[in-house]
Amino acid sequence: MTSVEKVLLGSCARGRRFVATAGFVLLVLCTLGTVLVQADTYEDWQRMRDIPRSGYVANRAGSRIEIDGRLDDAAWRGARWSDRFQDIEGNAKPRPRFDTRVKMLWDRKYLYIGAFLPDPHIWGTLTEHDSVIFHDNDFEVFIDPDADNHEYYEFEINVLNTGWDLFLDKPYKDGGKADNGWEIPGLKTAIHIEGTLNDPSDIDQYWSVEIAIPWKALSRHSHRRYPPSAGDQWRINFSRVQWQTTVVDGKYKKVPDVREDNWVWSPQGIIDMHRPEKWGIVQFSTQQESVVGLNPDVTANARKMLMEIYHKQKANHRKTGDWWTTLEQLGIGSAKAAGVVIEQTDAGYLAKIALPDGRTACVTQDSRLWIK
Ligand SMILES: [Ca+2]
Ligand SMILES: [Ca+2]
Ligand SMILES: [Ca+2]
Ligand SMILES: [Ca+2]
Repeated sequence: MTSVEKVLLGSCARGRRFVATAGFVLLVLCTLGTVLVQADTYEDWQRMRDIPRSGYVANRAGSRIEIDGRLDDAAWRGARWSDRFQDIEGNAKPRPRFDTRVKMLWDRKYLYIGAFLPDPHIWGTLTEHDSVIFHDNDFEVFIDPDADNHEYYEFEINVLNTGWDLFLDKPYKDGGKADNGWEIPGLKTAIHIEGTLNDPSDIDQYWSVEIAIPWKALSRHSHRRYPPSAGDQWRINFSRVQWQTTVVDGKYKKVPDVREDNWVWSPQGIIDMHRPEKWGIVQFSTQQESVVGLNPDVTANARKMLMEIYHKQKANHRKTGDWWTTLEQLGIGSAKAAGVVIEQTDAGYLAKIALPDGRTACVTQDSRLWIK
C-alpha cells in the first residue's frame, strides 16, 4: 500500500473499494463531494469482459405490500428468488460465506425490492442518513435505467434502516461525481431481524430488507418511461458488503486489516461496482404469478465490442495522449467485420456500430454508451 493509498483510506469514503481494485491510482481528487478519477486498466476489462450478466423478470405486484421488512406479503409469493449472490469478482473466487438473494416486484407507483441476508452476527452502527453505509454491513442497490453507463442511482442501507441515496453523473473512473444531496422522496424502507441486534451472546438467523422506490423519484435522469411497460429492461445490480467481526468486551469490532467482502447479484469481475456495463438485466412483466422468459439483449454484442474499444482507447490515451481514429490502430481483429466506425470529436472520439434492427450503438471516451 502506498502512502497515497493510505491517505485515501483514511479520508475518502469511496476510496477503499477503488484502491483495493485497481492497485494504483492515477489521479485522485478527494473532496467533500468525493471526486475520484480511478485508474481503469485494460487488464481490469479483460477480467470483466466474459463474465455473464445475471437476469431477472420482475412481476407486477398482485396486492398491496406492507413495507415492514417482512417478505411475507401475499404479493411476494408471486416473485421468484434471484440466483444467490456471488463474489464481486465472479465464480473464480470462493463462494460467499452466507447466501444472499433478492426479489423484485413493481406496480404503478413503486419498484419493490426484497433482500434476504442470513447472518449469524447481526451488527450495525450507523444512524445518520447519507453516511458511508458500507462501513457497516450493508445491502446496496444500483440502477441505470437506460443502460448508458452514465446518470445512475445508488442506494445503501444497513440493519438500522439507515440509508444513503446518491446519484452519479458518470462512473468515478470517468471523472464522475457522487451527489449525496440526491434524495428519494417517498422512499419506504424497513428491516426485519430474525435474531438480536448487536448482541454477540447468541447466533442470529437473518435480516431482511424491504424497499419501495417511487418511480417518480427515478424519473429525472432515467430517460425511460415510468412505470415501465411489459418487456422493458433496466440495468440493475445489488451488492452486500460484509465485514469480518470479532467480539471485544461483549461488543462487535471489525477484525483489523481485513478487507470487506463484496457479494453481488451480477458479478463485476473486479472489485468496483461502478462499472454499470456489468450490472444485471431486470425485465418488467405485467404477470403476477407466471414467469415470462427474459428477452435476449440484441445490443449485447455491440455493447461488448464498444466497451472493448473504449478500454483499448483509454489504455493508449494514457500512454500517448492520443485517441486512435482507425480500426488498424485499435488492433481488434473483429472490429472491421462488426462494421465499427470511429470518428474524431472535439472531446475525443465516437465509435459506432450498426445494429441488425437498423439502430446504431455508440460509445465515447467517457464510457457513455447509447443506442439511437
Ligand atoms: Ca412486508
Ligand atoms: Ca443512465
Ligand atoms: Ca442523499
Ligand atoms: Ca445477535
